[in-house]
Amino acid sequence: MKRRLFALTTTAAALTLALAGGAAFAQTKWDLPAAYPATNFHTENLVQFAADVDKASAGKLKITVHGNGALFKAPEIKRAVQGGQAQAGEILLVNFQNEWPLFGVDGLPFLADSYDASQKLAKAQKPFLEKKLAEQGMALLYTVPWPTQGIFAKKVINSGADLKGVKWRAYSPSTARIAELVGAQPVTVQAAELSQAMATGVIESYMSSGSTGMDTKTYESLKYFYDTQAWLPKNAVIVNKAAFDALDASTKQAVLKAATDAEVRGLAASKKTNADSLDKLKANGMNVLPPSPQLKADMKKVGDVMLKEWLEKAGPEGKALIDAYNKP
Ligand code: PCA
Repeated sequence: MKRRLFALTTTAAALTLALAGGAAFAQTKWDLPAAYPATNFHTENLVQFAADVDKASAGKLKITVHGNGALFKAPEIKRAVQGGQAQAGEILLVNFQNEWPLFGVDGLPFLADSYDASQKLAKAQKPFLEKKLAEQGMALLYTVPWPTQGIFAKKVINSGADLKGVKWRAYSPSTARIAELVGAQPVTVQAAELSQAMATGVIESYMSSGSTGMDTKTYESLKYFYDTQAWLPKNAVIVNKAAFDALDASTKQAVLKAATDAEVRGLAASKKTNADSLDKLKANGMNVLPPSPQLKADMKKVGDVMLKEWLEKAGPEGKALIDAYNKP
């Protein structure tokens, strides 16, 4: 009797273990590093994406979003996903232009300077991106544009010449190149460190969106925003291919469906933020102004030079992308 009871107990214990082991095996956990604060619309969209995946996969895939560069800093996220230290991540594509020029096509001033043009450019860029990321052991889940990029400055800026010698924050190779072309002094600072760089006087101007202007409380340090609407850089959410391939078919489907929804939702949120953030900057005392015709003309010239330089570096692939974009 004693023996039998023992046998029963061990069987029950084994069964419990098997069940617990089964459940643990069925649940996959992913880390998703991102570079922007929790209240940023991209990050909010990512959190919704993770919740959608959780629901559609019946809890089989849990994605933890780590915002604000807390897990990996902006420039490190791509490599982390490639190396599998993170299973997925959100990157600012233009940050990787030095690695491959086509990552940076949406950072060229005035090439695509409205939401419609930006969508058209995104469509032309997508097959190139997918191919490149696949070669690097990754896949593209979705992209979302930032709002249009304008100039924040401490003083009045009426022309390109007014930016001479000004300490200029760059977030990408292109925004550093703009500084060089207008004679400003570029310093690369990612969004997570921007407030501090302004407060300590390391920078006194930069180009970005009203969204980042609000995220970083730029109105506390700089008083002017010139709404140049120069380009709309995109964030891309990418996944490690091996991590994705390890999912079962229905969970893969859940991820892809949630990504399609996130792309649509993110675009709408970007458009809404574009309008709202300029109002909020004004409410916080910022002078939100249209650029003078001279400033606009000077920045357009910068854009022309940069497109030419970009085409030289990007070669036939780059030309094919621009041709696809220009096709009516
Ligand atoms: N905000 C990000 C990139 C583009 C944008 O609007 C930044 O300033 O870092």
